[in-house]
Amino acid sequence: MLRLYDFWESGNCYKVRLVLAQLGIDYERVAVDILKGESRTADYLEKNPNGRVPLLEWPNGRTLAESNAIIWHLATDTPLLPNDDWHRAKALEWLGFEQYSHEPYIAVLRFWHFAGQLDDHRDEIDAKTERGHAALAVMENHLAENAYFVGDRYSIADIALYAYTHVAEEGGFDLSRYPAISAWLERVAAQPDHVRIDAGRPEGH
Ligand SMILES: N[C@@H](CCC(=O)N[C@@H](CS)C(=O)NCC(=O)O)C(=O)O
Repeated sequence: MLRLYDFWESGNCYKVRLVLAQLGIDYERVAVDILKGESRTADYLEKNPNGRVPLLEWPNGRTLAESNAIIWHLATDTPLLPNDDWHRAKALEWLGFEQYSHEPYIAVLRFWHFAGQLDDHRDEIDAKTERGHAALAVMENHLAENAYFVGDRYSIADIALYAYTHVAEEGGFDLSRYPAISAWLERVAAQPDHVRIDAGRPEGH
């Protein structure tokens, strides 16, 4: 069985949990508490020298890191990833946007809130907030004309962007300013076999 090294609050991990759920793939979840440094132990670094979750491990010992690489691999030859070269390139375009122009602002601000680290980063908050809004504006403009990010179908590009956008308010972003994003969030949450970010999470964990 596949083994997912996972942290509940992480949107990057949630992307993988969501794809596994929507593809009906069973897996064993291994909790890695990044706040306690568990992704930086010698044993974990042997699996992922980059010291981060998510990490997916196959029964033969093969491992894959980087959330978007993992969901791409899982989605290949499924309805979650287009078959034609153009739409696959467009999916990659949005995955790159998510990692470079969205996640470093929207996810990081949420993490600082949640980990109680805002005071350590006071002088960075305004710039991060501005760049996060710039990413949301790009999404809003696209979604004002399109139901999904690639072609006219739900795909891993939507999943990758949903993961941190739907919890952006936890990082101080007011999503009511973005009606097209808000409508898309509802479309994504209405997909078959959708699971919430806290699905399966025991009380108190
Ligand atoms: N680009 C990576 C980012 C992974 C990442 O930053 N993971 C965070 C949690 S969201 C982590 O493991 N942090 C723990 C650490 O850096 O020690 C991905 O998409 O998987």
